[in-house]
Amino acid sequence: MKVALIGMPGSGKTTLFSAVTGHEPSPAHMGQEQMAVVKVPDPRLQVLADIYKPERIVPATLDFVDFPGVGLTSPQAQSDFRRHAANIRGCDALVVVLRAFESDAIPPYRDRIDPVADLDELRTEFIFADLEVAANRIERLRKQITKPTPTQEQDKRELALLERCHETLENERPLSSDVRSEEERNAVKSYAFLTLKPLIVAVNVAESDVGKPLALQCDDAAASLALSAEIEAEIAQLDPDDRPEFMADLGITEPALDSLVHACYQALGLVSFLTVGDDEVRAWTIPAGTPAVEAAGKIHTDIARGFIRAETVTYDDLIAAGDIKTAKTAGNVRLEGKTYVVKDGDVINFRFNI
Ligand SMILES: Nc1nc2c(ncn2[C@@H]2O[C@H](COP(=O)(O)OP(=O)(O)O)[C@@H](O)[C@H]2O)c(=O)[nH]1
Ligand SMILES: [Mg+2]
Repeated sequence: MKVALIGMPGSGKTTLFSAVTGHEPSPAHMGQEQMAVVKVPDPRLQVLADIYKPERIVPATLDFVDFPGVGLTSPQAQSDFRRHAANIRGCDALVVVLRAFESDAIPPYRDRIDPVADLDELRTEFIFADLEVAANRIERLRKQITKPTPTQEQDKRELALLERCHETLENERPLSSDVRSEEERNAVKSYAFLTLKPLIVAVNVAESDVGKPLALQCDDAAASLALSAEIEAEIAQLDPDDRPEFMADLGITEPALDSLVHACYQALGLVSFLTVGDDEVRAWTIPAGTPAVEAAGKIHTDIARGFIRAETVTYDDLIAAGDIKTAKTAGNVRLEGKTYVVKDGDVINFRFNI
């Protein structure tokens, strides 16, 4: 799953990207997209590793893509945005980074430090971009349905849905406010509308504002959080042992990056199931609602094909018991079938036969 970091120039995207991925900002990438893998923080893995002493710990991951700033103040900047919009469409969630920090050294976008106005401008731009996509497709479908093709009925339904989308966008509302059912979302999936993607708002605040409640309200955002990209970058560079004290001094309990990555994971509708063993302790990413047989297929198609049972215990029950055997004796290990819906934190041993 890919998460796009977007926002106005100088809002702190690359600083945040470096902090969250551990990639040094490189001048070679100025004005270009960069992608890197982000580990999804999961303290349960270390606890399990302390029990199983595995050779390796494998966390769940997300891909983060750092996009160049969306400056819309010149025709050149606007055409740059259109070029990048195509790639932003290829991402599954959008993190909008908004500048709220003062700094004499960095001239603010449009000479203002106004995260609400910046967010508004971006959302309007997304709406325009989607409007263009919808309008083009509507024009083509209107021609197409006049001919008796095998897909005529389906095309008519799609046209009706797109016309509704068009109206929503014209009323300056994001599609996420209108296209809600699974069926409708699937019907427009191929257009990769920007305003249908989960939106996470990250307000890059001054160091002195870290930990304060966020003033900004965005109804269509899956999550909104305040953070200081600079502080996060500093935390990321510290030795893990030194982090708690540094954070305590600032009055924060968890790096904002952890909350950010968790917010993305959640907004994407993802959960993790866990596997344990002396080779590895591992988190596997699945969409919420995935049946056991499909979860098994994540590990290997053979396990899905030869699926017998999913030996399942919740993380909490396993930790309370200390090991699987004791959890079994306590009656906390269930034998689940193919259709069992896997939950976040299920520790699973798949029994299979090939
Ligand atoms: N004071 C302050 N400066 C920041 C903060 N975040 C980023 N900057 C600075 O703002 C400038 C632009 O940041 P950058 O991450 O490159 O922004 P981008 O254009 O959104 O990628 C850099 O000089 C950063 O050091 C912050 O939280 N506080
Ligand atoms: Mg940048």
